[in-house]
Amino acid sequence: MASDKPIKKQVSASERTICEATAQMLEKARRDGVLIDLDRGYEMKPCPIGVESACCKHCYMGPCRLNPRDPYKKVGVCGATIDTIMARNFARNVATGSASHNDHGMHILKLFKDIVDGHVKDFAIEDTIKLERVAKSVGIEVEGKEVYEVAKELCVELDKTFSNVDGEMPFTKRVPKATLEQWRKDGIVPRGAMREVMELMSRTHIGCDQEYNNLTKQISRTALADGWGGSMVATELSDIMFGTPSPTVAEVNMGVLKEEYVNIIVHGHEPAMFEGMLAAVSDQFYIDEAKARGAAGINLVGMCCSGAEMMSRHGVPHAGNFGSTEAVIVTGAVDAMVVDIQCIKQGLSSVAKCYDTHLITTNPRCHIEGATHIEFEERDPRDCTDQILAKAISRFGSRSMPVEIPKQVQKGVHGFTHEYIEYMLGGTFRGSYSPLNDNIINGRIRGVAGVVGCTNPKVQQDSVHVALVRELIKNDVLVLQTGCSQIALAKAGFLTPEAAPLAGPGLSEVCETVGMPPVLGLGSCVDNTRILIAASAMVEAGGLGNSLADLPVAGCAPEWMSEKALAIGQYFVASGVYTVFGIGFPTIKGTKFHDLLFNGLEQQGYGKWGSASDPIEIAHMMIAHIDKKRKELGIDKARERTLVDMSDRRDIA
Ligand code: NFS
Repeated sequence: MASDKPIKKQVSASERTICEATAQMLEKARRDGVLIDLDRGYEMKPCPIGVESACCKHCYMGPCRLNPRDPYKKVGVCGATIDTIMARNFARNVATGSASHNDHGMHILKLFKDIVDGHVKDFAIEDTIKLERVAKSVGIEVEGKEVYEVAKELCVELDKTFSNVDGEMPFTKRVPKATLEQWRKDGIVPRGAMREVMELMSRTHIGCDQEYNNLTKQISRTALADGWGGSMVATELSDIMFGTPSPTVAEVNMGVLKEEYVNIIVHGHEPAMFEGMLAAVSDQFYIDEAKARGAAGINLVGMCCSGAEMMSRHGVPHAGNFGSTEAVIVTGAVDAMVVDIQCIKQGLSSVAKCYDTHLITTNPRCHIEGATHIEFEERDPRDCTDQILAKAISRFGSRSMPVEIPKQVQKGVHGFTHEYIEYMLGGTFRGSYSPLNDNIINGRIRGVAGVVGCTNPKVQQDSVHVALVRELIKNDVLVLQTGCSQIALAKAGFLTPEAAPLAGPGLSEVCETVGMPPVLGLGSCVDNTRILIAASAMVEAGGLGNSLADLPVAGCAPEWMSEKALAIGQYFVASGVYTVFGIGFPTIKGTKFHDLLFNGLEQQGYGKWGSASDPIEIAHMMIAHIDKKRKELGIDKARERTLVDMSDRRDIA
């Protein structure tokens, strides 16, 4: 059964993860002689030059390696300095991350067009109110028009997100005026995503852009083409087609698997295939088939980002985040794992083989050696989903190995959106961000933090996410979450109104009054754009400055690993947000490029990067920034008064 050579030195499973279910499966994998990512990550010793981005392989005169300890001592064969090399490497990371999200967004738009043109019958326009809202936000007149007329115009408009060669992307109309003016002044308003990614790649070729300040402008432009472009298109159109989420109770962790059911996990990023599976599993024919093979029924659960999206929209149970996708197969209970694109580890293939699980790829852009490919086609979703169901049911009927499912399962409230936050605070008729701003101005809420992103086997899974968020809410910082970070906190029980007492006195008072958790889950990684829209609404509501950079907010991806995370971080920074990354950062301290990202951009009126590995240190870096912004806004005194009031009140009680 062994999938690889066992590792030489092992640390205890609980040192690799704070998720007890994942630790239990890691122990089982070791007993079974199967090597999974959490141990592979421990064994891998990263290249000390690569980890600081001090090498260049953009041409074949090298690869050139510079000395990270003395980065200005040497240059590449072409004469490239360390600043050029790091900036070009960072640029290519951001280009890849932005390309991934834009590719996803383009496919969502294609599906929307196919629905509007009548080529796809199995999906429809679900949320017409959101359709009108989004159309209006990009300047489309909706009065007196039919739904499909508006939708058609929206297709034409949003297509520019990707295909524009000039002009400004449609969703930049949503950017606060002062922020947009700064982008215009610096020439970084994104035009079309394909143009931005192409230009950035071209400028990183040997002998092209060799001035790190100039290159950083195009890095920002390409990242903005992600956040205000492809990712925003993906979120908004997914809401229109599949329904805008609203708070819903859902279960998280491996205990959502059921031994007596046919278990199918869907893991990836594009919601269409998952929506297709959701429709297919309620087909009585397959339920009867499953029962005929001795199962109690079919159990469909999600993982990672499309899992987070389906949990938010439909309350579909979620089995775990990126760090648990191999471990969950070790249960032996997964009859099929169905994947589409992004964050799908190739290692799943060998682990699935060890446990006789069907690993099924469904997207033409992502095949995996050793997996079965059954292509999903939106025009005929049942062709793919029926084959998957048949395979999963047949595997259940011939399960040959013992099943061990961890017991852990945690209920939480998911599915917050920009629209719901507005409604929750302002009511149906006067939906508004003013109550949120008022609570920030009076100091009950100190500020807002976005905590997002991956897990990374370089650190104990989930530990940095959970400790960081605990510290933030304790200090009255309202936390917005997406993706794998949201799942980490959901497993730890923070996404329920009952978690309010974990917050500081001001935040817990607001949570108790409104009946909301101190940690709001917004969905998948592309749904980080919900944070951009919420932040823009805060600026518009007034009292917290004119640009996004004025807000008392901060962001963090404490256990990041992907290039998409870097693109997200850079679009937050370029939008005006202080963004801290855990784990490490691919630049060398003391270099000019590092200083530009970590200081210079803020001096130019943008946000800036920060980096630290200790969660408490990260929390206090974010809080210090929030306090700095409060001071600049002149609302620092209000908070001091509020807190005195609160403790006075407790003394009286
Ligand atoms: Ni986003 Fe990281 Fe992947 Fe989602 Fe999870 S790993 S950058 S959170 S699943 S995209």
